[in-house]
Amino acid sequence: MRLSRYFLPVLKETPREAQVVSHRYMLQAGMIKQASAGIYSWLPLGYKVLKKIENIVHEEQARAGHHAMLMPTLQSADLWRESGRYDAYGDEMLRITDRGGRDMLYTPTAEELITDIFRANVTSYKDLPLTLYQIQWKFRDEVRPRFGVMRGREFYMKDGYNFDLTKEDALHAYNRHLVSYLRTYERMGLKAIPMRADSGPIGGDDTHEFLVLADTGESEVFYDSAVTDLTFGDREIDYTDKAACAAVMEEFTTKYARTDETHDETLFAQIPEERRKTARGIEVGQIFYFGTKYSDALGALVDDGAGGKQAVHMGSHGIGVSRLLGAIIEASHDDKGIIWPEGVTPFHVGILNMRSGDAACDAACEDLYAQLTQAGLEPLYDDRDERAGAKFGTMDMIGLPWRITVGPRGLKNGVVEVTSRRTGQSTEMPAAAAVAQMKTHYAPHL
Ligand code: 5CA
Repeated sequence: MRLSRYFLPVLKETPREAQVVSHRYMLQAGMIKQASAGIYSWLPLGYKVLKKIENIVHEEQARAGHHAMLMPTLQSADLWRESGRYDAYGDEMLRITDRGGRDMLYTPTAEELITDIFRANVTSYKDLPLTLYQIQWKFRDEVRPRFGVMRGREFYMKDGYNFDLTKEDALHAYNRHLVSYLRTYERMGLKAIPMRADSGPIGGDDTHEFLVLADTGESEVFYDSAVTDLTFGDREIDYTDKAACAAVMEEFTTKYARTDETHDETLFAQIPEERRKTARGIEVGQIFYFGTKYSDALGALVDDGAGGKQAVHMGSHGIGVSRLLGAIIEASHDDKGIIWPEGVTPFHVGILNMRSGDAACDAACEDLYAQLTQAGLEPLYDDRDERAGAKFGTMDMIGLPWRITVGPRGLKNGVVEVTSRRTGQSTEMPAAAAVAQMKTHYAPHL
């Protein structure tokens, strides 16, 4: 992409309404624009990152054997009356009446609708196990929408639902989701720690939230610092292997890590003092096992293979896809702007022409642009007729992990400059070497 042709409305002023750094940088970098309280338009740069994150979620869901689908944002109130949640959900639910006077609502989650689809189509245990998921907009009329996309009213969420014959199978689905979430967050360059939590209006006793530690997080969390040393890494796991998934579950959830809702001072006090930590965290996902709560209410039954019928065991599993942009920025930025992890960056590398209009600089930049593109990478070429200082400022703000700077002096010596956004370290090398280096850096992400 050539910056001169792109729509990147970078703000010069610091937006006053932003209380946290991620919100400020998303506005300043021209990623989002508020449409009304807690509701945002996604401008091209923000949309690109949103899609990258969404794509990682899809890939990891497919790897775990879950099926993507899409349900509507507007739902009939009737199903929610069947489950008893229409009244219970309260003011967070946006209720709408259509022209025929029928009660509708904007989906805050979709346990009812998915259970309705299941009961209409599945009648035998032979069709189990089954996990269906979608990535769809949700609406919750939050009392205090704030921090930009982190607590929106409209937000983009992955919600998945497992259907199993037995509790044991459903707990395997729970463990499988935990494993796939660990992989998902790590691919986004995040450390998200599973913590024992409270289930709220979704219900059930077993639930873990995934938290990214950050001072601006809305949740207070308590944990054994040993949990921050755990990483999933590039282990290969067979998602159908119950014991293997259970072992990962045990590894990542045995040490103390809880949100304030489930915090237990007595247990916490048993951790050696130097490892006892209190911090704040951003909840980027949550998994639930709630047994037959919805299948009983809505009559989602299957033949159990022994002549009887049985309500299926279920769980639901969410990832805050739009919130993740905020969480990633909170976890990865400096005072000049965002620093995207390589897995989610909107463009792979910025090309900065120090002297647009200079024939040698223009030609070298064009050549780099063509070679990087041919290598399957997406460069962002700042070809604008601007001061070098303004170009550096924009690149730093939008946070591409790598920048290649092309200037007349370097070209005379046959080199360009490759700079890491994270470390600020620059190295001079021939353009061909710069292209090769980018290919190597991004090989794991393409
Ligand atoms: N049905 C279950 C699982 S799919 C569910 O709704 N879970 S949830 O309530 O925990 O939401 C899933 C994730 O959506 C949360 O972990 C959080 O990351 C994100 N989320 C929830 N509310 C908001 C909000 N107001 N703004 C942005 N993201 C949100």
